Amino acid sequence: DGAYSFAAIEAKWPAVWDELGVFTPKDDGSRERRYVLDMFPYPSGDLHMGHAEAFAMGDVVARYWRLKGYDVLHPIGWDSFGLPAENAAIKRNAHPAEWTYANIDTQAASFKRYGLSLDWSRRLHTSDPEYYRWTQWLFLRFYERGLAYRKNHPVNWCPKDLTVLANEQVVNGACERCGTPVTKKALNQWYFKITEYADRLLDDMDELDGRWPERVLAMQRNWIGRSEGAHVDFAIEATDDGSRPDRSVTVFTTRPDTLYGATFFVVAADAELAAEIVAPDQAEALAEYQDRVKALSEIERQNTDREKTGVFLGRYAVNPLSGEKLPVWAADYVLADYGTGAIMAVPAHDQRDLDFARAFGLPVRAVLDTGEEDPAVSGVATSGEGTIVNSGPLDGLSKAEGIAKAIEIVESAATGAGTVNYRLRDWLLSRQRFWGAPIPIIHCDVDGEVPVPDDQLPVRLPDDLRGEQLAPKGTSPLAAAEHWVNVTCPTCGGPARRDTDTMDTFVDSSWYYLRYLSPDYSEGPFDVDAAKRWMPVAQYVGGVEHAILHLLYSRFFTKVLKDMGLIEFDEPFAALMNQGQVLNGGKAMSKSLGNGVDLGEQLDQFGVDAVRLTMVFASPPEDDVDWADVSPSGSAKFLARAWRLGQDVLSEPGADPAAGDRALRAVTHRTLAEASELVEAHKFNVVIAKVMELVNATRKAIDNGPGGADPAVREAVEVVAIILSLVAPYTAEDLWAALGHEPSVANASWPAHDPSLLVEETVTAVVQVQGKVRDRLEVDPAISEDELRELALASPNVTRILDGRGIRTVIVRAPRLVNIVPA
Ligand code: ANZ
Repeated sequence: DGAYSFAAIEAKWPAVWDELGVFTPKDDGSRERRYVLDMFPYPSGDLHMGHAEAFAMGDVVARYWRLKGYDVLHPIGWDSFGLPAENAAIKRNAHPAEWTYANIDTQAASFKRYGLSLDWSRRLHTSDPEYYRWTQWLFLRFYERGLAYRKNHPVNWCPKDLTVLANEQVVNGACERCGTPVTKKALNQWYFKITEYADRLLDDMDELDGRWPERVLAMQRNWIGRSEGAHVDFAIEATDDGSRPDRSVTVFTTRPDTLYGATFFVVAADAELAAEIVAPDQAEALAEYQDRVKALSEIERQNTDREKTGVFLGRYAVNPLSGEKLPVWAADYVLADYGTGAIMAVPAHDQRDLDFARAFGLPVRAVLDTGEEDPAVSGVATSGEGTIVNSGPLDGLSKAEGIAKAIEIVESAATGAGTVNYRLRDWLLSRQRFWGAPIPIIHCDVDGEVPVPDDQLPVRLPDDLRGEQLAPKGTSPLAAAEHWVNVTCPTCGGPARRDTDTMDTFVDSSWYYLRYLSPDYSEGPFDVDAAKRWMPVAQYVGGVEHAILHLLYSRFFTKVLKDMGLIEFDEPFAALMNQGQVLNGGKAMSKSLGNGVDLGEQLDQFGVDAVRLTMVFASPPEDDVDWADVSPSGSAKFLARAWRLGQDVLSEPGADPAAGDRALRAVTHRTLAEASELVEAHKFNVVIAKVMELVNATRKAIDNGPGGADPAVREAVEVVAIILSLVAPYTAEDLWAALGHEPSVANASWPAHDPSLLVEETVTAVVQVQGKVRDRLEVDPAISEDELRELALASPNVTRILDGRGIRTVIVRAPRLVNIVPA
């Protein structure tokens, strides 16, 4: 009673929800199950506006499905390993766990305040030994299947963070985290063989079409980067002095139809191959060139506008089709780790090759007539469709025919084969950092790599390292923890050492959605029966920044788990929604711009419900929200207005609405019907607009209509409470209670709308005689033309005016108009 106070209702309801366990699924098979998942947070500081938006969106879906009668699982946990905790610990001479778990507590309190319909009983943290025990267990299963292996390889290295980065963590040649240009370093590293799953990762995306955002699917397809083409072997002739014998080098090409247009041959300057094949008199020039290339950052190297550079290696490659001799060059525009690291250069039809040919005066020969200007003259390579020319047996063929024919020729001559090449690389998962799951492998001089036996898991992190001891040194800080490192070999009992690397945190997050299903399960990473009941996730919600990494890795894990026989589905996330960003003044919030908005302050000032409603009302979920353009105070006013309706409902619970005001009922039922469709189409913002209209109509009915005692008013306010509960749980709960219902509104059912109320009962048909209105008839909106004509002609007004005259024509526009023209 009295005035609306968000503080009072925020204090009142959380304890009730907890006690009732409203958001814990029944999991008894009495209802159809649906799993709604928000990407779990990283515990850096308190929650921010971005969390507030993402979680508000996910909660709309979870709450809607609950009201629709589904058994909804909506869990929460933390992705709690990672660098920031370690950096904080180094700075404060503390252990990363202290910072991590303190932040988790802060965020948990904020989530609770935020009124999300989460099942807290399944809470997990990836840095808990009970969790990472199973991350390690999974690693070992991958290892047994040959899907985890170690190799010495030049890797991306961040010279500032002193850590290895996955390809995915290198953005425009710089460290994703700190922006430092990334260099290469040869290190012994652990990899997951994700490339073995490239085709499945690609093909299974078909089942996600229309259910995941188009651009996310495009990014994944692009990242996997499947290219069909051919491997073609070129013989490199021996040097005249015989110091280098002849040998064969294979290229990867997507355009074997252009083989006759190859005028030179290029190997990656930084590939070992270059040094292997260089003629002695060019070796020094190559070494100098390689030094210059090494000095470049990845950003500079990948810049396509950069002038082409390279060095002639003093050797010649023989074209297997034409027998032509092509000079062999080394250049940095050919990448060492793509394809075979060597190419046949076809300058007429590949712009990079053409730029190079022009820089070094190499010949350009067009072999596909596309009707465009000669590339040798225009400087623009042609890549369209056309007819093959200057190409012996391929002449006259189209591009596609030429590709097939060229492959046929090289295959029959055993100098090549059709092949598929992927951009995707194996997943480099080891990190030389402390705060992650230790890799459960022991290195023994006698037995080599020995997996830690399952019954010795988890391999716990030592808890006595502090501050500086955790600082990155290029090797893992764990290497210095002698008491931890030195163990006996599980196989021979002799002295051995633990692997000192930890796993990329993306390993932790690749399977957390399964752990939620049975968070205390101790027989395995998850209860396979629970996975059968709940998976796949019906709706996943999170930022587009995870479009590649996290989603690809989770999909890969799912496929491996399927191959292990633990699950029966191929894709973990049946539907994906990417929420937009929260901006301020049109720009992303940042410290340097000083445009940050503190979530806690917004909640203090306007209340949780007003902030949530503002987030959802601002735009469709996938669009950005500019906080400078929205009005949380307007939202608060609307909520108070909605809440006050509860005080003016004078009928008793259960009053039969059928006897109530039909006009208001029509608005209520239309709102219900539209809100359902809108939620399902993810147009949450429009749902808010609709409920605002319903609140206005109800207020009018109370003040200037049938009044608060009319049961149609009760019906309307109940619907307001139910729809509002999707975004404003406190206000909705209080309103529900004011209507005399037991908590919680989350346990209510989404009322079925009555379709007969959606049609207007009658419409007014105007009857004219010679253009003059002579009568108005209330008719069924579905009336037929014949019925309406008959009614109009039977009207006493009409017969009087006609006064016995005959009729020339009757124009009928059902259900609104009849025009009678007398004879
Ligand atoms: C001859 C040719 C003619 C090519 C032509 C293209 C057009 P995608 O589609 O991205 O897979 N290539 C192969 N390996 C390379 C490497 N390590 N570094 C740089 N470029 C490389 O690209 C495949 C094409 O990129 C291959 O087909 C090859 O050039 C080049 F008219 O071969 B092509």
